[in-house]
Amino acid sequence: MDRNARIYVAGHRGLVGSAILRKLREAGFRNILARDRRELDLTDQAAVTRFFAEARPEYVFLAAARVGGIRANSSFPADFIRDNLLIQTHVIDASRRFGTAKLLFLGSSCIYPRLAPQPIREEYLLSGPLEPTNEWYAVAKIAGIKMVQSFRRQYGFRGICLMPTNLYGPGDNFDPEGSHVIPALIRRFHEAKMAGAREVVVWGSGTPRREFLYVDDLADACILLMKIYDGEEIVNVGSGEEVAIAELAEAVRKTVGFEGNIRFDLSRPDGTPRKLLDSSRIRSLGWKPAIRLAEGLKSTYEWFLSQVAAK
Ligand code: GFB
Repeated sequence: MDRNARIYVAGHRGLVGSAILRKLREAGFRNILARDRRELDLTDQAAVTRFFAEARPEYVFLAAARVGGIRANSSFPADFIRDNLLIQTHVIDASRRFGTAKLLFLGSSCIYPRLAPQPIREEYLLSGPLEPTNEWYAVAKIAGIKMVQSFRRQYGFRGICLMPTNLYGPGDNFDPEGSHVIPALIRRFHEAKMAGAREVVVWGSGTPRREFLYVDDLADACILLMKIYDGEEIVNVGSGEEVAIAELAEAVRKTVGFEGNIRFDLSRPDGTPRKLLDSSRIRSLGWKPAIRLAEGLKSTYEWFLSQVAAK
């Protein structure tokens, strides 16, 4: 990728896309294409075709997706499978037809079987049943992986697939019901602190374990793979830092400075018990995470205060 290459970041307003855009700009890439949803609806095939025919991006980071936490996934299964299948099919197909040199597709750690051995290696894909709370999203992402791999085999298309672990950071969605656990808890603890409340509710039993990665570290991995990796195998990207949800809640409580108690709401789903990626493949390519959870939570809370709470 030279500094003048035409690079399209699909999903540049989202958590991942905005981090990739920031990192590309910092690294001096000058010719970055981005379109927001009003300018280009990626579920509209004709619109995607027109955009690619005109803009002819040389590199595509496919970070556009319908995403959400455990509740959004299980409440809107049709939206999750439909929108993701449409977005990825249109973008991957147009990239191939209009001569994109390389495309990076972002999947998710929920593509792996619910009870996969831990840490989860890339080979475990399609070796067992999925977690029911997000199987619709997972099936769409698995279809995206298979589409990229089949295009590589049949057309020699240079598509690669990266599977991030649970992500968080500046630019996240802080919707109280629809978001992932970190932004949801940051908002809930913050609002409880402001209201002088005595307790905060955390969903589920607190025992599920999750691995969290700060989104800037993920963006570095995306750019590295785009530059140096060109294989069919998918590549896991995780921090190796795994915590129980109860420990995470305690860490968010401290970060926000809430002094009350935590109550676990057992009527809410736990989801998959554990989801720790084996990231040795990306580590052997020279990537490692730079931001630990405590530091990442602090900067995410600062971003929340300046961008969300301030409005
Ligand atoms: O972040 P989260 O929704 O992602 O939930 P998943 C992680 C854990 O945090 C679950 C618990 O055990 C939740 O029950 N949790 C506690 C909460 N309090 C809350 C809260 O207020 N909000 C949320 N959202 N969770 C998603 C998938 O699953 O992971 C997506 O649904 C995607 O498909 C994403 O793959 C990475 O790890 O359970």
